[in-house]
Amino acid sequence: MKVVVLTGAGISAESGVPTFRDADGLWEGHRVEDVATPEGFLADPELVLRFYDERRAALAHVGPNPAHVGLAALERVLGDDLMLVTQNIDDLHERAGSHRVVHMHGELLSSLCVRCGRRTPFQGDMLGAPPCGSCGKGDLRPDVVWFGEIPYHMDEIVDALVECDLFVSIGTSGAVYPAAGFVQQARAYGARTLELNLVASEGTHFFHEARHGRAGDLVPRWVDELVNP
Ligand code: BV8
Ligand code: ZN
Repeated sequence: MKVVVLTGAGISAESGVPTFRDADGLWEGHRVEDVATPEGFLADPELVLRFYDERRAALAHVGPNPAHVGLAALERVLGDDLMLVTQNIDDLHERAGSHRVVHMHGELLSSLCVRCGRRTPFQGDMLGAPPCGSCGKGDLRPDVVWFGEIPYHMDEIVDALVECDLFVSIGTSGAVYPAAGFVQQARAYGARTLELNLVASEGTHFFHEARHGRAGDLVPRWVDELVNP
């Protein structure tokens, strides 16, 4: 059984990581277009670097919750038959024990050189950091996919959506594309589709089945059901 799981900010909510929508469009006091777009970065690089520095620093104060742990357990059972795609830029899936995590919107703990494009693991504050260690000249930017930019690993993801028997969306509002369109692609190729979310998402009607509640409760129960039918 080939499974594709897509996670969003809702899976990290019980870990204490704020979601986008719960902030009523204001993200930690900022308008998304001011901090999560190339134009916003160009207009005020310091504001944007500080915004991501704060979120990177916050990682030290949060930990994985039972939903992340459940998906790591599922990977141990399914191995390569599971593709875990996340829209999240935190490292909670990895800290829960997941080894293969496809970060389609990039990662807080990675830097991208604006000049040579080199991506490098990064810790600490990027504001005031030295230039790229590879080309020695370019400034570093957060290695995250902003609005208007192309998500990472799209070919690999679409291949998995074509092949999968089951597509499960966990903790995402279904508001941002192309991730929000994955359920339709999987369904078109014959997969069963399941939504696990606190409330009905914007795309809930695309799913064969939807269960609403906290990921920390729903995910371990769903994994158990799948592994011990
Ligand atoms: C692209 C990284 C071309 C940065 C992010 C007009 C119409 C349609 C589309 C567009 C349009 N105009 C522009 C577009 C495209 C645009 C888009 O979709 N805009 C939207 C706003 C309309 N998309 C893009 O620009 C993307 N690029 O399209 O390139 C392309 C297309 C295809 C192929 C190649 C190229 C790039 C978008 C990426 C932006 N970057 N993040 C950072 O993190 O700082 S987006 C960010 O918001 C997240 O990564 C995530 O993807 C997105 C939505 O967040 P969610 O994860 O869903 O979180 P949210 O808060 O919204 O929802 C949380 C859910 O959890 C809620 O439903 C809640 O009920 C639930 N929940 C809460 N607590 C719990 C819970 N569930 C369970 N348990 C709980 N305890
Ligand atoms: Zn460089």
